[in-house]
Amino acid sequence: MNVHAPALADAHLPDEQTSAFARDAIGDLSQHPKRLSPKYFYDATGSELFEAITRLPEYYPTRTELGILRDRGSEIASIIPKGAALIEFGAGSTTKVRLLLEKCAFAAYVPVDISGDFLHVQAEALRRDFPDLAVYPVAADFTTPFTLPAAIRDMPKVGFFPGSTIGNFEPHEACRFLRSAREILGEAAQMIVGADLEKDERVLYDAYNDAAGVTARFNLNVLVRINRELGGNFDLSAFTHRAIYNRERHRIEMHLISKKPQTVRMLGTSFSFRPGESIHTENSYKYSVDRFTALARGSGWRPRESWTDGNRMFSVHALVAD
Ligand code: AVI
Repeated sequence: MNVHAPALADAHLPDEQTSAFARDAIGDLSQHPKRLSPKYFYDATGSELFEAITRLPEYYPTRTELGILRDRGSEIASIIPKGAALIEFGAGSTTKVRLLLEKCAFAAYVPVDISGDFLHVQAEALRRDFPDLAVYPVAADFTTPFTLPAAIRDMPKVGFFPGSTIGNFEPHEACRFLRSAREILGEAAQMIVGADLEKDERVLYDAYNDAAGVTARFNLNVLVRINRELGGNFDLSAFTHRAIYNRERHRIEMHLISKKPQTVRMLGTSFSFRPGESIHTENSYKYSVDRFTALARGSGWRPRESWTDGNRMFSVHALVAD
């Protein structure tokens, strides 16, 4: 029996996504140590805060990846078959995909994202700016199998997964995702993936502890979301943002730290916190080029090219289905 069902039934007509959020949040906050999934950062406010993060002076990944895509555009274009379909896993800002669409002769673009409304707004803008491009948005969770539009069945397929979002997966999840993408895209497909690189720890630390406190607001926003969507009573002033680099596990960890002993309620369930106790909210894995290509090899892909910026801050990989 689902022990949380009565509490959920009391809430205002939960849709499927809210029910999943409730189940995950209650399950994850009941763990030791407590945790919350980073996928719940991205409501409208969280997405805006993330866009603001990408413009911070300390947050180098977005502008560095854009630089690589811009500088290596012709090389990337040279390995893309004419008339191919570009399938983007997750669809945020269109800045990166626009660079590829300008340089390469794609016939179709398929953005795949759970947020259908957002997808359709982005799709309209791209249709306006690239009148010869067929745009087929797919509203789906890209981490699980989904079906590609029939219209691109006979086109060569190129997957696109920029932004080092792969770093937010645990290594076994990253492997599962790459295998699933390989299945979905099929024989002879290619894939372009952005992965953040290991580097000086101070640079990594600063990127997730910006002076303006935007990352802290982004992290705390998951509690705002629990309060609003799940009727929680988190006192935001009683939690503080912490991001640290875990060298052994090659990852930035984000936490929300309880400043005092406290009890929080959500959907009829109480969660007690000790002073200093953490909710682990995100991991952001950093790869070396070799560790990333080994991951790709173990997940059904053959690395074809790896590009980095001059300071070796970020990497973009072209993979071919094996
Ligand atoms: C989306 N993702 C790649 C970002 C990252 O760097 O791991 C999310 C983020 N978390 C804090 N700042 C940015």
